[in-house]
Amino acid sequence: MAEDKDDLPQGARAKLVATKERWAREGRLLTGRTARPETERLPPGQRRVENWPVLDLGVQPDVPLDRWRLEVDGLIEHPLSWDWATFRAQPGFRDRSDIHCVTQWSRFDNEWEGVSALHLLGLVEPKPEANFLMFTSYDDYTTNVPLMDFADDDVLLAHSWQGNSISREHGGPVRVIIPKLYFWKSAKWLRRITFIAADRAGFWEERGYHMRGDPWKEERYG
Ligand SMILES: Nc1nc2c(c(=O)[nH]1)N[C@H]1C(S)=C(S)[C@@H](COP(=O)(O)O)O[C@H]1N2
Ligand SMILES: [Mo]
Repeated sequence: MAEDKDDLPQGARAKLVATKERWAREGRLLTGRTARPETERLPPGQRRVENWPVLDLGVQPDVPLDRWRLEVDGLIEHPLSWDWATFRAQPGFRDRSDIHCVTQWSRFDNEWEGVSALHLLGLVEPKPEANFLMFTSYDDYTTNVPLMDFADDDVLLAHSWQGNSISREHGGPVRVIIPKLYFWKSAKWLRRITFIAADRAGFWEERGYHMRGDPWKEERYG
């Protein structure tokens, strides 16, 4: 399913991961400031960019729509497995929001379209024990978020950006968008959402990045 034609050489990928792990150890990029979203649009230590950088582990899986599936499982009343037609038959949701990446770039006014997190939560009905989610992607990337951060009215499973399908390099067919957390929490090439009781670290969280990742509190590392 996931074809790795654009795979970085193993050495290059290892070097990228090692660099970001070192930043986490050294607390690089921390300003020690805090900012309030109500008065400042740019979180501390961020700078605004007009382009949209691509960041991943060097693997950009190619997932044809006829083989795409989204599995939702774990501590929920109604597990589901959606094919593309079922995903696209859900009520549509649009929202405009800003991106804040932990590598210090922010991109304002991204127009996303997809299926809202609140709609999904209404269908699957998390059990009372569910407190966190783990996203798993077609490149085997994982990232964890608190359920309360997912259950927000600006969170979605996005298939479009600025009116067009999200490109493969940016995580199409479907990626997560959680505007209020650093962008590494917004899993590209989404394959599975698992509801869990106790928090577990995903790929970057195991390598020194924060379990929550709120840009306004500068929760880069932790
Ligand atoms: N599946 C997957 N999702 C991922 C990543 C990844 O490597 N694999 N990288 C994360 C990181 S660190 C960032 S900053 C954003 C980058 O998204 P972009 O390439 O669309 O800018 O995706 C996040 N989601
Ligand atoms: Mo990132």
